[in-house]
Amino acid sequence: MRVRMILPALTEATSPFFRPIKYSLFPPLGLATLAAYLDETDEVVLSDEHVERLVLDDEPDLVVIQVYITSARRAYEIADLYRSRGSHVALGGLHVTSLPEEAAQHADTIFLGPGEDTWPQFLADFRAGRPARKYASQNRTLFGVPPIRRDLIKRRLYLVPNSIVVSRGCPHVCDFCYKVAFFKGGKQFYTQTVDAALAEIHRLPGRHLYFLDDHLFGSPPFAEALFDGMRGMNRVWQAAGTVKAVLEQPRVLEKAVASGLRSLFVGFETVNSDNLQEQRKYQNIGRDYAAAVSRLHELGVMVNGSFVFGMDHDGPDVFERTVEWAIAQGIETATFHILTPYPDTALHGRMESEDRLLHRDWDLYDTRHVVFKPARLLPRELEDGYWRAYRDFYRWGSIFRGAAAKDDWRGRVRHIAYAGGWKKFEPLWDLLIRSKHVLHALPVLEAILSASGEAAHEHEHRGDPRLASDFAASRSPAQEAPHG
Ligand code: B12
Ligand code: SF4
Repeated sequence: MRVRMILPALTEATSPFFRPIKYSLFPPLGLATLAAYLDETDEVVLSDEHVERLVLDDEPDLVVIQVYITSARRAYEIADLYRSRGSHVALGGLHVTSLPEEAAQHADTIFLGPGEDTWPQFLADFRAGRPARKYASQNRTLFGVPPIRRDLIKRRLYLVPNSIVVSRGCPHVCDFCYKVAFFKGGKQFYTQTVDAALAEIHRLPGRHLYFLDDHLFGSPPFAEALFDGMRGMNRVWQAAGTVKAVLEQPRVLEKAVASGLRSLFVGFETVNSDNLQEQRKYQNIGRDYAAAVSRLHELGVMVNGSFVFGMDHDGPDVFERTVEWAIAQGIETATFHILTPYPDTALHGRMESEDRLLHRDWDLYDTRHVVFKPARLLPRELEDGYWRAYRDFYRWGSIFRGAAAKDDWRGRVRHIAYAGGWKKFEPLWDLLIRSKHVLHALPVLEAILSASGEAAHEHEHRGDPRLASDFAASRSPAQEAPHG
């Protein structure tokens, strides 16, 4: 059987003029996961439009397309093209799950939710000549999932080819998040077995890993066992976590650092606590955000703070307040978003019932455009403030101020190198992307991340008793020598 798998891109990612580095970070893990269920005899081609020009002149038996909200229009265009040639087109992913009726108009088969149970079922039905129109995931488990087909991924086109997910979903229920809608009808959070996760890590070459799990720390026993297993592997890694996990699971965090955690994406979302109540982000309410940041910095972990603008309690001062807070904490990198009500989320339902949605142009549901009427801001103010926040946070003056919040020179240099590298050298990234050499920049990233480990060790040698005990308790023999 000839199979074509495609991750279509949103327009910005294919621009002939300029491509932000974020589109060349991660390979299409979801499709490579599904490819693992194909037979050895199947001919499969996997294409990611974020990093390569799509050539669509083939006539496969089966076309598999992953649909995100911002790439839905492009995905449907490609689907229609292949259907007109007689290929069987299967559509799945987040947007298909949110709006199945819309997607069904462009597909022979649609899939709702994660694919580990429905996809093998479909393949059996398809080979038997009786594929159904719709499959909805119910049986949620990662037990026995075959190894991801990483051989189909063109590693040199990505800065972070070693992205990995060892769980699905998240134990929390924030109103604006895609997660509740995507995982409805079954478990909302589940993990691989620790052994399977470690085996996947073993298969990844090099040192650097990026865990794309929504909440890697969501199950403390699983996380602890995973980090124990990773000790001595000489990895440096990045991941996403919550303020709650940082403050309330000190043992897990220390084990994470001992196994190579060097940078954490933290969903602060808002510095305005009334907003947290409104968005049901209960796990952040009343938490001391500053304490979480300084704890991570003490451990040598850099922080990528995520913030959302446009919640109902946000007024015109929210942008400056947020940026000032982040700089004062010495947060290394920040990701800002405009609140976006994705279809089928609780937030979307509320906005619709209050008649506040401005349109349904999915291309603009990219967290950079205002698609609803904000309560205390004009849409223009919200969009301008969002862009201003990026500019203000990534000014050299702000980067130096953020660096000054660090208590040693090494931390300051690392802050400048990391924050400056992401935002100030976009033209250089563009050059690397175009010359298809983006992977060459990975050693630089590894070096900066490794340096943070050294910084934490230095603290230890200077006699900070708390850190000394953290590391003594959790360090493996392979980590006795400073990382380099
Ligand atoms: C990595 C990532 C990116 C990367 C790369 C994406 C990639 N290569 O896949 C980058 C940085 C480019 C990116 C960019 C953006 N992203 Co993004 N990203 C993610 C992230 C963190 C992980 C995706 C991942 O690899 N998951 C792991 C794999 C195993 O799961 P999966 O891809 O979902 O695949 C499974 C199922 O979906 C299903 N499936 C998928 N397709 C199909 C097809 C068939 C036929 C079948 C049977 C099953 C199936 O089966 C797979 C196995 O279970 C997710 C959050 C998340 N947890 O999903 C956000 C997420 C997908 N991103 C999101 C957004 C909004 C964006 C941006 C618009 C953000 C921005 N402002 O820049 C852009 C543009 C996206 C675009 N291209 O259109 C939203 C999407 C919302 C939506 N409803 O579509 C998410 C969910 C984040 C969030 N919490 O809101 N993103
Ligand atoms: S904690 Fe993050 S991933 Fe979990 S539901 Fe909230 S926004 Fe979504």
